[in-house]
Amino acid sequence: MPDYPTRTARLLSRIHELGAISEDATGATVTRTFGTPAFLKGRDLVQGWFEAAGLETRLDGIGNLRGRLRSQRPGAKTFVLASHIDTVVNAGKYDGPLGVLMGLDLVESIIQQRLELPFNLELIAFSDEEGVRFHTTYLGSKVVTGAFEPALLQKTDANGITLAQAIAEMGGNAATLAADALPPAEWLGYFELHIEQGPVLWESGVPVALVTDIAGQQRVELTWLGMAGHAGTVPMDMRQDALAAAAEFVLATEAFALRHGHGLVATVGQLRLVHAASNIIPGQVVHSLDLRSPDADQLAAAYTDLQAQAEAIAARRGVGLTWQLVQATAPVQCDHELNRLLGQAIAASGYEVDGLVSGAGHDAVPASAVAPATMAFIRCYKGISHNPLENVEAADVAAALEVAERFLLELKNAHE
Ligand code: HGY
Ligand code: MN
Ligand code: MN
Repeated sequence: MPDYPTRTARLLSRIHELGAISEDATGATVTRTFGTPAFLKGRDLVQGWFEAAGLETRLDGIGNLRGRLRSQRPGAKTFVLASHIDTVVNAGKYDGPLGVLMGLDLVESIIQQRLELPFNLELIAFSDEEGVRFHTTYLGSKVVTGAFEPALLQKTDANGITLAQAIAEMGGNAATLAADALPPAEWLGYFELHIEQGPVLWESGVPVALVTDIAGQQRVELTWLGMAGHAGTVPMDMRQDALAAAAEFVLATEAFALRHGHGLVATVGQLRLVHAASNIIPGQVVHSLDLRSPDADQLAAAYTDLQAQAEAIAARRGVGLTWQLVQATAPVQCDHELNRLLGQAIAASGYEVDGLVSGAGHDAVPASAVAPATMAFIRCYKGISHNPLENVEAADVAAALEVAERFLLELKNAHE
């Protein structure tokens, strides 16, 4: 009987070793965004583990770490196990790395058991899922799935560095991105293990669940252009205060989403005053809007409605508004056949089979465009994520490992 608790202890010690690498030199917070020295140091550590496991390892043009376990079967297709190793700012240690390191454990177990698979296994640590630095998510998985748009190379970060420059500086190669894609005909499927990042499993006490759908998302950048002025001299009824306009929109957005119950979520996570000072009436404010729903029609209707509300606020306040869609991904349904096998593995491990909708986006979204894709969620502490309080219980990780290993064996049997 595989010793899941021991394997879990080792992968969690790796999580903590990786989690100690951060852009924050004090180590007080975990931040490893695309292409930074901390990101590269963390990737080097994971690459060492891939190589020690015996995986054929390489870095592709966008900086994904790719480990391959070849099948002896001629013409075998490739099944991808993956997640990401980039993080948000002030992140937890598990969002992304847990899926990569659980995948590595599964591959190590296959190698140690000398299991011959009828398909190649490719384990991937994606270099940018969160999109923190360039405000476009899935850069790594877009390359592997052939969905990378070359125009993205001109995107700039907060310091004006283009993605093309960042790739070159990290030792990547923008010229190989198209060739780095796994050809559509080669894909057998995609599976990602990830913390739930929500409260359902925490509340139910169930350690692992399959994912039925992944919500669609739209990310917008709004710029409010008012009139900067002297805070002491301009009467209140003569102002074109860009921040007051933005604030009215933020509260209107919250009220709108609250009226839609759990089907729709809307978040303003970033807001910046241009030329800010306490004695200047804000003249220019730039902020984000993150809209999500598993229902494509609801997402589209919310987008249209909120844009109209923003324009009405701008008109009433005599403030200019630019509304720029930065990124849009449609809702995704996970593959039914993979979920049938995954459900069997969950039941065989002695757990009730739950199916969850993911409000968070994942690399399974681009993967689902080229291959059957699904995910398994692991119970996490109070559902907290994108927060240093992110945590898991070893017993839940061990349970998810057992389920994932059964799932891979079911997949093996299904393709013998
Ligand atoms: O924002 C998300 O859904 C994910 O964390 N990238
Ligand atoms: Mn993630
Ligand atoms: Mn995340």
